[in-house]
Amino acid sequence: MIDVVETPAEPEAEAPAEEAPAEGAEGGSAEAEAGPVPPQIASAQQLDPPPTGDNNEHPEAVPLAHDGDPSTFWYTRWYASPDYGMKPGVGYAVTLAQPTAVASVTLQTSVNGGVVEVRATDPSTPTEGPVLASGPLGPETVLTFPEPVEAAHIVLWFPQLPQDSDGRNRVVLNEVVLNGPAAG
Ligand SMILES: [Ca+2]
Ligand SMILES: [Ca+2]
Repeated sequence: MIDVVETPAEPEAEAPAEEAPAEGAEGGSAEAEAGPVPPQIASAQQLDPPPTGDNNEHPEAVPLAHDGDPSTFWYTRWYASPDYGMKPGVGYAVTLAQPTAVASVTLQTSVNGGVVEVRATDPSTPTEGPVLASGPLGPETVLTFPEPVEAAHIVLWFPQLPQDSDGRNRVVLNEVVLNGPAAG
């Protein structure tokens, strides 16, 4: 009979491990290969700047747009006109835990229409600097920048209000998510 198959031709060939064991993981190499830090929201604020605004767009609800719970939300007062009439807009600003590359913003909301403008500007100057992305709001709105920006703040400015499920002109934000550059 032929028993060649059972004969280990070169048993020693299995011995050397080509991939190094995990002993080196304690060094800095593992951290360096973890990739870029994802954008992390540290805090947020509502923007209703005087003199035309009164700094009052449900400030108590501000944290609810970045609490990780899609069922909770920040919302503005409602307005008779989608163009406000008495002021240029209201906004919602987030401050990052540290300046981080941001490539796009995802908004989860129950409102539709209107216009949101995204800038990487300071919350005290919500309409200064280039508009990185803009568009109407929908259930899941993804606003992608032409290229990633290193941002300390991201400001959402609403020059035109969307409509809620009752047809009222107001902004509702269930979740604001900042996305880093796509891996790879
Ligand atoms: Ca107000
Ligand atoms: Ca929420």
